[in-house]
Amino acid sequence: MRALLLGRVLRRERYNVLVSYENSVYLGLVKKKVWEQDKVLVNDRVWFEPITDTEVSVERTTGRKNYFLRPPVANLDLLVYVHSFKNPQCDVRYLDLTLGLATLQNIPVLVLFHKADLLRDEDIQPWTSLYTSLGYDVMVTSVYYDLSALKERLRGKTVLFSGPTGVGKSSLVKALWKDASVRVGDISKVGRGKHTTSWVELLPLDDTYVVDAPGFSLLEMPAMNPWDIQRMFPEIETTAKGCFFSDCLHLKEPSCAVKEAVKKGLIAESRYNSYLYFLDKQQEEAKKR
Ligand SMILES: Nc1nc2c(ncn2[C@@H]2O[C@H](COP(=O)(O)OP(=O)(O)OP(=O)(O)O)[C@@H](O)[C@H]2O)c(=O)[nH]1
Ligand SMILES: [Mg+2]
Ligand SMILES: [Zn+2]
Repeated sequence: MRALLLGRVLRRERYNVLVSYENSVYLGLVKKKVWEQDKVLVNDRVWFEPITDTEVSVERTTGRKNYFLRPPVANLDLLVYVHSFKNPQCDVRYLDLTLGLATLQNIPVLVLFHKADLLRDEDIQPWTSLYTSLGYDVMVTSVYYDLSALKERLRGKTVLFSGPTGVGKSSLVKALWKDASVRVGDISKVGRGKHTTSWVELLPLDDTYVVDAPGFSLLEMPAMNPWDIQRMFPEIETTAKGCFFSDCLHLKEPSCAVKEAVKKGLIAESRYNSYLYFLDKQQEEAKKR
């Protein structure tokens, strides 16, 4: 039997991948069967066989501990979600959707309330309290602040920077690792549908592997049933045990513990609104299918 070597996928191209092995990068030709069956994602561990000094043949992938689809990246240790309240003012539904999808995929999340230099502390504080109370890790950041605590938090991990376009993902990567070859956008172009980062690539930076994802500007979501959507909101899922109907969707049903909790301020209105929005969107999609 031929001895296969184990490498790591840094980037996907149309029919090939870039594979890193020891300190070199090879062009990996992917077998059609492997491509079709396993898809091959960025940060997959793959078994390969050398062909030439620069090319290898990718024979198979190994099991994944998790994977994210927006953008497609496998085996994440941490998803860093970057949110900004100003320039651009981002919709918290993006945040709730990403947190929810990461929860469904068992991916740990760190939320960054970024561009904090543009805001007063008291404007960010309620949001920090809300997401911290839900059990998420939150940090308030700016490229103008000391980022050493954040860098320490990422050490040794494979990390995906995700978030809407223009929030400062690439700027953060550049501020954390000055040698990172990422491009930072011009703020005047934000909001015109222009993305500065446009491909998904795993960057080995010191002892951290980083994917600086392209921003998204559309609220696209994968097909889900209402119970998946409920699972994306741990506080709704827990409270739902008190609803009169066991299949309560917390819309117009009587004796709904969730609506009651929202009224009492025990569940944040913004979270309930995100939940309703995703449910509605999903039902719209289901009608089209
Ligand atoms: N005031 C302020 N501006 C920032 C901060 N971080 C980034 N910016 C600016 O925000 C703009 C967009 O930054 P990028 O890093 O390109 O944003 P991105 O999230 O990578 O955007 P996409 O690649 O399009 O998804 C740039 O003009 C940055 O200089 C910050 O902490 N404070
Ligand atoms: Mg970028
Ligand atoms: Zn209910």
